[in-house]
Amino acid sequence: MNITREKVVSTLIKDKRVPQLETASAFASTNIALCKYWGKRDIELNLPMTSSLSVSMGELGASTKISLSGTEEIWLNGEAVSTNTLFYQRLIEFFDLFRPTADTKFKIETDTNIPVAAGLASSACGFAATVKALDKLFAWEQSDSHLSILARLGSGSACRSIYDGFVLWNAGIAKDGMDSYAEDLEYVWPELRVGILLVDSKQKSISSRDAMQATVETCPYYKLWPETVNKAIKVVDEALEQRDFWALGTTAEANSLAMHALMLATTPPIIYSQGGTLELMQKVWRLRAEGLPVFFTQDAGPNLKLLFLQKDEEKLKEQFAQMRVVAPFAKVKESTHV
Ligand code: 2P0
Repeated sequence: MNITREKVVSTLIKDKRVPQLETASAFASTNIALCKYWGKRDIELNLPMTSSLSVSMGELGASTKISLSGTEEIWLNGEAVSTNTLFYQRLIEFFDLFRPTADTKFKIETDTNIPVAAGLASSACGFAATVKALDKLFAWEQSDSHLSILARLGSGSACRSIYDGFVLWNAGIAKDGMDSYAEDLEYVWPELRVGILLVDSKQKSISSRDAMQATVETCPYYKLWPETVNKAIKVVDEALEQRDFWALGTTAEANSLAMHALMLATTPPIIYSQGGTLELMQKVWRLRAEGLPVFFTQDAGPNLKLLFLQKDEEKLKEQFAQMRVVAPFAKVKESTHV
């Protein structure tokens, strides 16, 4: 028999089902995978086929406030979310896992500083912030690994957003997923920069959830993916240890292209890139050929994230006027200067 999300939640939170506060808030950074999660071995529990490795985006993310309320309401960036949207239904189903009684209602207010559904992993920070806020509301006092498991039940990549910095999500092998959670890799690389290049911030045509499932089911090359990711994780881990930016960039870029290649060979094909995406890729390759160490990674959307080092930030801002630059270790850097 398959294990349900309800069963996992009961195992973790036990009898801590009564809210201890009227309201609680938390923030979680969004994260960008350097070695991607693409494909599930269990759809209900969001258990991945492979491990993945990401970097959290510091100040970029979601703040979620949860309050006990007379009516069920979801607010996103100051606007009420309509009950007939997928977003509303997914979040309410997630809250159903924790409701002490059927008539306990929540007001959930999320503010993000990233475009929602633009392939910038907003569900990742949204569910991670939600789980952190629920931990406070119910006084669960769960460990980070357990918060990571709970966040995964909302969205796979959310399990990585529980942590700052570089994060490894171990795929695990257990049927109930109790060994499938993220861990902080504890490497610090203050000079690392991520540049966000928006090509289009509209809602994507196919969700990553549906796209990865279609890939698993129909792409004849999917069987090559586990080995591809596992190798990439080893190389990136080593690159982080050695601060070898070239190895990090080439591996992350190749892994992202490999994921999109799988989608191209899926039936029907899935292409998140737009014309502008390809133009930006070509520009990155041209700059690199001219000696600038800059790489890209692309998620389930047309936008690109550039990877580069602080020393090249000004040169790259000249090349990409609209780029938003994130310093994932800005907070860490500040604290080491105190
Ligand atoms: C990642 N993505 O590793 C990959 C790369 C997009 C491209 O994780 O179904 O929203 O909620 O587990 O986590 C986006 O998929 O999917 C994602 P669900 P999720 O960041």
